[in-house]
Amino acid sequence: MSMPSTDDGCGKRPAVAGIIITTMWPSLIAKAKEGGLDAIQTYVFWNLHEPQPGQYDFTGRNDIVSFIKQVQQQGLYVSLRIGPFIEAEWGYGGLPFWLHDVPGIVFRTNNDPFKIENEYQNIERAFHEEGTLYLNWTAQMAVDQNTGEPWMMCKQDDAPDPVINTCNGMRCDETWNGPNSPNKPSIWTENWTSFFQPYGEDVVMRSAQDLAFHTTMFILKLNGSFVNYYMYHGGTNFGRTPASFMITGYYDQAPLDEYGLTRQPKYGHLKDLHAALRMCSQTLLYGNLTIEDLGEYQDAYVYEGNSGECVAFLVNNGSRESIQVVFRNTSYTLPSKSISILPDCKTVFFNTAMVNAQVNTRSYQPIIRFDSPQKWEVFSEPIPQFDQTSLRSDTLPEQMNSTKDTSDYMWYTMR
Ligand SMILES: *[C@@H]1O[C@H](CO)[C@@H](O)[C@H](O)[C@H]1NC(C)=O
Ligand SMILES: *[C@@H]1O[C@H](CO)[C@@H](O)[C@H](O)[C@H]1NC(C)=O
Ligand SMILES: *[C@@H]1O[C@H](CO)[C@@H](O)[C@H](O)[C@H]1NC(C)=O
Ligand SMILES: *[C@@H]1O[C@H](CO)[C@@H](O)[C@H](O)[C@H]1NC(C)=O
Ligand SMILES: *[C@@H]1O[C@H](CO)[C@@H](O)[C@H](O)[C@H]1NC(C)=O
Ligand SMILES: CC(=O)N[C@H]1CO[C@H](CO)[C@@H](O)[C@@H]1O
Repeated sequence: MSMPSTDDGCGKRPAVAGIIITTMWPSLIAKAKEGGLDAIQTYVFWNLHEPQPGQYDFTGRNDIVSFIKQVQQQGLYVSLRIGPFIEAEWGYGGLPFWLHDVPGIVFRTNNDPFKIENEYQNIERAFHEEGTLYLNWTAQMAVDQNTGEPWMMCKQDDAPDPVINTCNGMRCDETWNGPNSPNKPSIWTENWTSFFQPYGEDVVMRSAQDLAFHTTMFILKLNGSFVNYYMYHGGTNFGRTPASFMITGYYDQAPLDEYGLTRQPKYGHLKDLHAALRMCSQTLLYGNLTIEDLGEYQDAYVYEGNSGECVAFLVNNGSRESIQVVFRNTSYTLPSKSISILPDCKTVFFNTAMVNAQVNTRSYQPIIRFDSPQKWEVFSEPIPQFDQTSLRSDTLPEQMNSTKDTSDYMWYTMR
């Protein structure tokens, strides 16, 4: 058997993609700031930074230091998901393929050659006690770095102290029990703005209203203090970087679409929500909460400071119809599944179901038409003669071990 391994170019990322992406950074950051965000969360993609052992790449779009500095220059914070295992619907969850050839490696458990993690809880039980030992080791290892920064573990209800357990999901206000200790903040690390798009499946739409409702409810019900929209901007996975089941566009339905353009009304509605929350933030943080019953599915969450500050959130969790409620002698109309924000306990500044943001649509105009046969190029791949090949095997070889993930294709001849 002979196996000329081929690289048809699929393994090479177009250089131009990197240039476009890095020049997009300043405007993406500016739009996030304009949209009312305080922090930008990003992953660290190990397999981009160390494609071969000891061979590092922090240039162009891999220049994470430059990215973080640009975020800082615009006055925002960074929340960094270092992985190394990041999942992210990315090839091997960010793990470099060459790890596969590290002697004795077992992925994602208490194995010395492999000690790194993200979103571990759904894997932990498969490894029994080794899973928990490993989880405890990751927490200790991180804390021992003495960075002076808080550490968190996504979707890890039993994150060991002082590491903060956080929620990823669409409705963390309903599905999550909150921090596992009273001195940890409530953090929603992935509040899905829509959903990633696997090949052949329907587009998942999530309305601006639903997103605003659950974000606000998370703050009220779980004392939420950090909400990360996943994604606020997803972008494009060029070349062979996405995981095998993924299309190249990532979260095109996010407030900033695949191309970095604002998607309205989602972007504007969240911007209005952020402005409303900002008006309430002092009292939300330092005031005392009382919950008043306004009806079967209606509650007022009232936060009061000791100098007369008062903010109120009127919640209608009923899904049937809009309803009239009386709060402090004033009547308010609450649409179904909505929250009104009253930064002074009197005036409605924002309601999660009432969208004032403009609506936009995207239109496409073809720039290049591939309608002329002269514009097509045909590439004939040279098929080597058996005698000219070097790789030989007398057993059936495994594709990944043979191509080392430089290509999705492999020619072989058998006789
Ligand atoms: C892991 O850490 C937790 C909390 O720190 C502790 O209760 C538990 O016994 C540890 N588990 C193992 C297997 O070491
Ligand atoms: C939220 O804060 C209030 C007041 O401090 C407290 O009573 C409540 O238990 C907290 N809820 C959660 C889920 O942490
Ligand atoms: C909150 O309530 C506590 C206990 O009643 C009180 O000591 C504190 O001053 C109150 N805080 C504010 C901001 O009103
Ligand atoms: C709101 O209603 C849903 C069911 O429609 C329920 O699952 C959820 O717990 C309710 N939330 C609150 C804060 O009551
Ligand atoms: C509401 O009205 C009642 C009766 O008129 C009055 O006693 C009360 O002080 C009013 N409450 C507020 C918050 O204005
Ligand atoms: C943790 C959580 O809230 N997960 C939910 C995410 O959203 C999907 C539906 O889109 C639900 O099925 C999950 O329960």
